[in-house]
Amino acid sequence: MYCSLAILLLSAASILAQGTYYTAPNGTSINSCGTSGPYMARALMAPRGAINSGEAVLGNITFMQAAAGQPTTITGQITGLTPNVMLGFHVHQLGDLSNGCDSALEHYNPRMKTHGDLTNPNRHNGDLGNVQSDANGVANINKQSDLLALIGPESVIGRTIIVHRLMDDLGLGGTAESLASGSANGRSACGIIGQLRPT
Ligand SMILES: [Cu+2]
Repeated sequence: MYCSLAILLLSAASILAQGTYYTAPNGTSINSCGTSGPYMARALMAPRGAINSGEAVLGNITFMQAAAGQPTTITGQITGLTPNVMLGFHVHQLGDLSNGCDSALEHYNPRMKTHGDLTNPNRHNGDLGNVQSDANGVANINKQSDLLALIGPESVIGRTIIVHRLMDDLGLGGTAESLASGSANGRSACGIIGQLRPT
């Protein structure tokens, strides 16, 4: 309650001073009073490409970070996948889907690391390994990453989560492409990670 009051007063003061609302970058103003979480976000994934591939891959992914500095859990489901396969799953750099999933560019990698598995400390912030589809082409996701943040300078809010057409080789393929992308190839579906109302 005190937080809400403080934000209200700050907004009112800002209006009086500048005639505009105060807006923090990256949508963090909702939680600008201290660092208390949890911070929540969601991405609704769909095929987006310059050429319609005919895929019907859909995903609903929820992100939750209890507090700044804590790991983020990534849960949800992707449907319409090829049955019984592993497929690369990452957060990519931009929230730009103007040319489909491709315009999200490469993996989100603010620390300039090489690509690796979710268990490898030497990996991109956006590296989340693979998802596993079942016999019905459904992947149920429950992952956790200590390099994936919803608050702070390395926040993934406004960036894009992607499921690929091939397995991520986790940087072990012995090629430059493997160390950059896991050679997971094309992009089946993607969605922009949007901030949710704090719970
Ligand atoms: Cu990717």
